[in-house]
Amino acid sequence: MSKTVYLTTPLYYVNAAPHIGHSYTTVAADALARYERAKGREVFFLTGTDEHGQKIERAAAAAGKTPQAFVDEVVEHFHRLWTMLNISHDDFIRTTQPRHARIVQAVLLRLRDEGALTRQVYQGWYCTPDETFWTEAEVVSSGGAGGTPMCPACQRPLEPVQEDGWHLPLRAHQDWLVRFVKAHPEFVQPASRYNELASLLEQPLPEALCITRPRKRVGWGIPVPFEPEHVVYVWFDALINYISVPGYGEDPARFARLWPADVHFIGKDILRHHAVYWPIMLHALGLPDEQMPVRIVAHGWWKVGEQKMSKSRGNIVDPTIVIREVLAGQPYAADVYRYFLLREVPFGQDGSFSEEALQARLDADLANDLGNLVNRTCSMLTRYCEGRVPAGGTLGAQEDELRRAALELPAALDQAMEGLAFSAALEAIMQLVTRANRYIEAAAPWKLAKQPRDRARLEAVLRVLAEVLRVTAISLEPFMPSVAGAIWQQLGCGASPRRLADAARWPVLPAGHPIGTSAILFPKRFAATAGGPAA
Ligand code: ME8
Repeated sequence: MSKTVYLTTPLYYVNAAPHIGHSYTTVAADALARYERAKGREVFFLTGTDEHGQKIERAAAAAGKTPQAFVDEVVEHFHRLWTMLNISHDDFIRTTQPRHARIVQAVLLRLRDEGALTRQVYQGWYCTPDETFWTEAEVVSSGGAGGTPMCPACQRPLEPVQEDGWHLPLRAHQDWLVRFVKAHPEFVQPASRYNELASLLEQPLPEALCITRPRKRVGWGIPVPFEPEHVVYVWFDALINYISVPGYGEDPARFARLWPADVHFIGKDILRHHAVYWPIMLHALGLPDEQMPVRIVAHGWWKVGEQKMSKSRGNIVDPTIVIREVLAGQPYAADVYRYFLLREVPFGQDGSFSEEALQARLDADLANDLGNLVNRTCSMLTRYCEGRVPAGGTLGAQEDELRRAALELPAALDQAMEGLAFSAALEAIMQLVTRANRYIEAAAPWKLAKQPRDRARLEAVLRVLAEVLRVTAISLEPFMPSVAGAIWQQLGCGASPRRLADAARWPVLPAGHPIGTSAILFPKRFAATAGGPAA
């Protein structure tokens, strides 16, 4: 049996409800999962939540709840958001589930039994918001010598820790990792992040990573099976999800089908954990190079204006508010939001969220371009051809040009998706849409409809437009699944699948094919309050 395409998102902390940043990673992973499925491949798309550790323990205490009650409550925000955003994950792992904890414990036992761990005292610094250890040499100081030690990643104050615990050697694996990374230039993407990893590996790594924490400091974690007074360090616990769900050590057939991961989607903040700790953990477990994750894709950061989103600044963008309130009245609000996230910023770069930018994309790309094309095409088919796709006859030069542009789209889409260039993929689709709209203007079917002698040309024009809509709907499926479905319905294609292979075929719609009922996809703003539908 061929290997399943295995895609993952980070497991998000359940200390608070998800924001736009979390939704970005998940929407991107979902677009790739849907694209792979539309290509006819078997996909396993995993997301979930990271539920242990000090940060969550403290958030639960602040809320006056037990950690378990707290995480059970917060995880619901993630479930609801993924439903709202039409995320097509195949599984949702919570690190508090026994199916995960059991494998984390088995991994620890195995590493300890094989002598791969050391027991020693850790002395250094800890960033609780990032749940990350830092050595003395790595910390930065606020305001020169004698200043507060700060986290080099998030610039928040660190806490000193001195703990006796189990460690995973890092430096002992460094030569192997350097060789592996050099031999696999696709291991980390985009190239800027690969270079970041390469330069990180030019310095000696810390001797070892502390992977257990004493219960007296952190009570909320998976118990270390051979050390009752310790729990597992939250990152060591969470990273294992990527192999615990495929059944590492328990279900060899399933593991062989799923592992290695084809893409770990992450944000650039957690590159070190995924591109240093994680491969070293797998290497320590004895996994060969061929079983390392294929690609780790670290995207950029969403800001609000020029500012980082943070609770203290009070500028966290809540996707549910964007969808329900900012995009109120849009029947496909979740798809508008998905489109904005993936189209606005080239994957890998930082982006800035604003309601104005969202509205501008909605107005220009979706309402004026895509919505207009669908609406004009379907209403002209209804008006001039009794709601049936005409045979079309011989195509003129302009029709043939548009047909060729449509037939070039699948290759452009493949190329963009291979490089995870979601915004380039959407740009290619929208270029076809813009071109089709220009073609409508030039062909002016409403004029052709007035002259019986222009009937053949009118039918050729509408035939070509119907096929362009078909190709557009199929191509939009990974990004805007509900809109793709709506165009499909309006075209009268009903429940038949949208397969990318069919985007490269032409013509497909049989002559006389009845189209469905037309409806506005992206109503203009204020249409409801302006006393009637917008013109
Ligand atoms: O790091 N812009 O969880 P987390 C873009 N539990 N993406 C953002 C973002 C922003 N402003 N803010 C967050 C953890 N993200 C660990 C992961 S994995 C085994 C354990 C996204 O809740 C981005 O994907 O802090 C980032 O890497 C992730 O959320 C961090 O989520």
